Amino acid sequence: MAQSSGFSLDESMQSAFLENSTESSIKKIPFADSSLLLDDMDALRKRANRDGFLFFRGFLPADEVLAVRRDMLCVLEKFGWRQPGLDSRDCRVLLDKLNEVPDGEMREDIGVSHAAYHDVQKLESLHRLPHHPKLLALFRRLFDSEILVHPRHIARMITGHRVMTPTPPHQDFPLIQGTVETWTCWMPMGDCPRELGGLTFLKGSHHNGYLPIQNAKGAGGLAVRLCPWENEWCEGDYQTGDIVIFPSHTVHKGVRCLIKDAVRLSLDVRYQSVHEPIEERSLQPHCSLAWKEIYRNWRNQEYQYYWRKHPLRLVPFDDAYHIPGKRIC
Ligand SMILES: O=C(O)CCC(=O)C(=O)O
Ligand SMILES: [Fe+2]
Repeated sequence: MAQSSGFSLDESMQSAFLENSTESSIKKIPFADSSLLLDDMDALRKRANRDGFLFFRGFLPADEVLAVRRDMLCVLEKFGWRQPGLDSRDCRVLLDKLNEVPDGEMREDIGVSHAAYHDVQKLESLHRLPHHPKLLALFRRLFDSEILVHPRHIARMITGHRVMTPTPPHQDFPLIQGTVETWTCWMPMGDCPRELGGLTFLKGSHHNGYLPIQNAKGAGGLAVRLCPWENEWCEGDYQTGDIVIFPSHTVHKGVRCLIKDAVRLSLDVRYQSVHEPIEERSLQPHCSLAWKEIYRNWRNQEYQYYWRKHPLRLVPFDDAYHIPGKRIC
């Protein structure tokens, strides 16, 4: 195919173009739970080095995750996209109402409008959960260093609005930059069985280093083109409290949600050593609000501007990683 940009392709053509393997040749590998290795850092590192990610079943307390879920769902309710009074485990949204949001007002990387995303970014609970002591301890041991939690949390509310496309296969490094040793923790905010979408990981893909990018539809706006033999995707039915962690060269993508009137809620949170460089935008909110506006109604100051106590090594964003390139298979 001569095309180098994915923008003119529809969703199924885009995925066929990027993935370069037929549906029948794709191998779906169930997640292995790494919880039993938590006391053995060498074994954890070995598995992370083999697979490019680590999955932990029930890592976070369910009640703390569900509190964030409830807050996110309240925003959907406030905007009239969810029937009031539904149980917070219920993921149904009013798709017709949501589709009344004009395309230009949508955040295609998130799933709702800019205005709703502002309200979600103001949630104190959402900014507190990434500092859970279990997460901090895990990353401290993994990096063998004092760590920095990036404050720029991404809160996905993936819906069936007509502009939405599942997150294409990509590496995080071109988006986050700073250091390759920035790891993402992806956490569903509630149960997320495969039919609701979720994240899936290309086994061992971090060993390839930086891969040339293509412009693409879906969160992040860029993708990597895969070779036909890159077909081992690790996936699972996530339960409340599960997490997956992965370094920034691991290729991952969103599974398409099969339930049209559902919302898939999740957070992308990044962690790194305080001694590694960080790209300046990682310290900015993931929307056009200033931190001051985000913090306005918080009850606690502990997680406000907390990164300023570290003498961080800031590096500028490098556009070169966003120049589309050809991948030779
Ligand atoms: O949730 C998604 O669809 C995308 C998440 C992602 O790419 C990430 O956490 O880096
Ligand atoms: Fe990503």
